[in-house]
Formats: sequence, C-alpha cells, structure tokens
Amino acid sequence: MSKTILTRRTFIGAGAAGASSLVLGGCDAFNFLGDRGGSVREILEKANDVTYYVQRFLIGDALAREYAESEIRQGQRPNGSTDPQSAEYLALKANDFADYRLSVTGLVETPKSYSLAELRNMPSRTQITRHDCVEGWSCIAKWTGTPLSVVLDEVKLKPDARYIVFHCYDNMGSGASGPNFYYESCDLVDARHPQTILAYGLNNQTLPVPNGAPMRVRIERQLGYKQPKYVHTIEAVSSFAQIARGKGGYWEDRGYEWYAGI
Ligand SMILES: Nc1nc2c(c(=O)[nH]1)N[C@H]1C(S)=C(S)[C@@H](COP(=O)(O)O)O[C@H]1N2
Ligand SMILES: [Mo]
Repeated sequence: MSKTILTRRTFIGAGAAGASSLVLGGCDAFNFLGDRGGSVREILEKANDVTYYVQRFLIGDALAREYAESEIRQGQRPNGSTDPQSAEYLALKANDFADYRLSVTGLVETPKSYSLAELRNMPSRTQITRHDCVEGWSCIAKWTGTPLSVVLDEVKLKPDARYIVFHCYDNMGSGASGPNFYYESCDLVDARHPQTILAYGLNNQTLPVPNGAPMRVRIERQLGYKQPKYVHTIEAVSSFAQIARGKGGYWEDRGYEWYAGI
C-alpha cells in the first residue's frame, strides 16, 4: 500500500499551490510582495480564480459535513446586521412578515414571487452544519428551508444565466452613491447544490430577526459572509458588472474573495 496518504484538504492545498505558482510563475513572480500598486490586487484576484477552479474540479458536488443534534452547543451567534432599519423591512416585521414575498427575477423564463407560506409548502430540507465566520468563530446550527434548486426548476433559468444574486433588506451604510444594501452571489453549481436552501427555520424555530428573518440563504460550502440574511430578491445574471461595485457581494466589493470555499 502507498505510504503517502493525502487527505482531501492537503491534496487541494497542493493543487492550489501548484496552480498558483503557475499563475505567479512569470519574471516578476517574487516582486509582488513589495508592490504597492494595483497588481497585487490583480494577482490575488487571479489566485482566487485558481482556487475556484481547483476546488470545483476536486470537490465537485460533495456535501458539506453534517452534524448530530447533540453537537449544537449554543444558539446561532448573530453577526453583521442583526436588526435592519429600512422602512420596508420594518413594515414587514411589524406584521410578522405576513406580507413578505420573495421575488425571483433576471434571466429566468418565468419570473415568480413566493409568500412564506408558499415556500413552507414546497419540498424542504433540514441540515445541521457548521457556520464559519472569517472573524474566527464558528457555530453548529440546524437549518430548515426550501432547496434553491426547486425554485430554479420552477422559474427555469435562461441559457445565459451564470450566477444567482441575493438582494437583502439591510442597508450597510449610505455613501455618496446612496444606500449600500447587503447582497451576495454564487455560481450555478452552488445554487443547485442539495444543501443550498432558502432557510426559514433555525434550530426548530421560525428564523429569528437577528439571524435573517424571514428568510436567509445557506450555501454550506462557503464562509459566513456568503450566507445572506434578510433576502427579498433572487436574481439570475450573466455577470456582476451592473450590480453595486461589480464584485458579486457587499464584502467582495470591499476586498473579500468572491469564492470563499471552506
Ligand atoms: N444581509 C446580511 N447578510 C449577512 C450579513 C449581514 O451583515 N447582512 N453578515 C454575514 C456574516 S459576516 C456572517 S458571519 C453571517 C452571520 O449570520 P448569523 O447572524 O445568522 O450568525 O451572516 C452573513 N450574512
Ligand atoms: Mo462573518
């Protein structure tokens, strides 16, 4: 038997390192550390692309680990926005989200909108997973929701759809160009992944406001900031160029990686 035992993680690490050194293998491969200009950013973005392709190739459709009920040790720690103040959100909350509708728009054959009751009556999936925030904490929690794939099958994506964008109710702060609402996105592999759900339940309860009521998305193979809360619209797009600053997410627009695979 082979004495070289590669775990999947070290294998991915080796693959990513090899591929990254191909990207950085030009004559200025070792200059970038001292580079103060935009090229560091470009190199990091290319590295993110490489991570994305290497992970997609090696991991494919693997499931994120699921846990036992007994491994849930505390409530899901609320982070980021925990109490959105937009007028629209406050009005919905005042009526216990009875008037909430999730809109599905963009590059779809049949745009649709769903009430919470409609979402709850569709097929559901419950999973106990670990949420990892870039800030260095994690939480195991039980999430219940409608698989995004079920909704995508109903609205039928057009052939040019490449990404799914999630638009949220919370304004992260207004700037010169107006409010900056939280948003996120994923590719179609993650969108159709069996653990990608439109979650309305947390730890056997209705999803509470601090964790994204009435609906937040779980994309279990990615980091915490890829789990949008307070989602009102799902939009199928061919590129992010026209959305906010064009990087595919609120934090991505501020330098975080778009592909945040765990
Ligand atoms: N709409 C919205 N979604 C969001 C955020 C946010 O500020 N607004 N924060 C993100 C981050 S950084 C994390 S770690 C998780 C926190 O989810 P939780 O509050 O349920 O723990 O939500 C993510 N989704
Ligand atoms: Mo986070």
